[in-house]
Amino acid sequence: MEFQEIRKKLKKDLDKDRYEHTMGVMYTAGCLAMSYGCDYKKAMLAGLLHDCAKCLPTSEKLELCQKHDILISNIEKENPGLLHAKAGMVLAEEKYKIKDPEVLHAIKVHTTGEPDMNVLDKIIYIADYMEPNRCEAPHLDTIRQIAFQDLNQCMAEILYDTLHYLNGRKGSIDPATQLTYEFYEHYGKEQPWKH
Ligand code: DGI
Ligand code: FE
Ligand code: FE
Repeated sequence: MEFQEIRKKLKKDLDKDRYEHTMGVMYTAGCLAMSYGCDYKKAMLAGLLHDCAKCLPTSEKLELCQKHDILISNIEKENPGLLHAKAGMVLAEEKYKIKDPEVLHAIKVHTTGEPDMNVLDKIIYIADYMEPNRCEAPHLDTIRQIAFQDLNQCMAEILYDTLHYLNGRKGSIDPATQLTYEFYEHYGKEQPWKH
């Protein structure tokens, strides 16, 4: 399927705000890829599709995963906001005919991360957090600068803030998020907000 065709289909699958966010992630991922000398077209494709399952009802996300024997943890069942990552991987393959395992993997891990991610995984995770339409997370100016300097440090700073946000909201923390933080934590630097 051509890039433009995927884009057209996605516009119908997503609501307006989600489509705007998707465009932001697509271009931000493309820029990060250029800056780190990796395949910017692949990064744009993964960015374009990362939230492709976001607007499906929970039941359909669960069905997609079950149909493809993707294991869903209790945490994912209790926090359906997490489900669109694995469901998105399945939908990207099934509906959008994506075969590239690197693109599919980046979609799969874009919400929680996982320890020892590859460059494309990190670019999508970071682009998702910092694209220009995002405005609610703290320290975005600093995180946007670090993104173009050091992907591993950027992962550490984003995961630090994400865990603090989740702790504050008493949301259950997926072990994948915790393990990812522990993997990247030592790349983080002293910041005025860390005490
Ligand atoms: O889909 P997006 O909104 O663009 O972004 P995303 O896929 O990164 O999802 C963001 C949400 O996921 C955000 O509200 C934090 C949440 N999240 C990340 N890790 C965890 C988590 N939520 C829970 N409950 N547990 C986690 O470990
Ligand atoms: Fe997402
Ligand atoms: Fe997203």
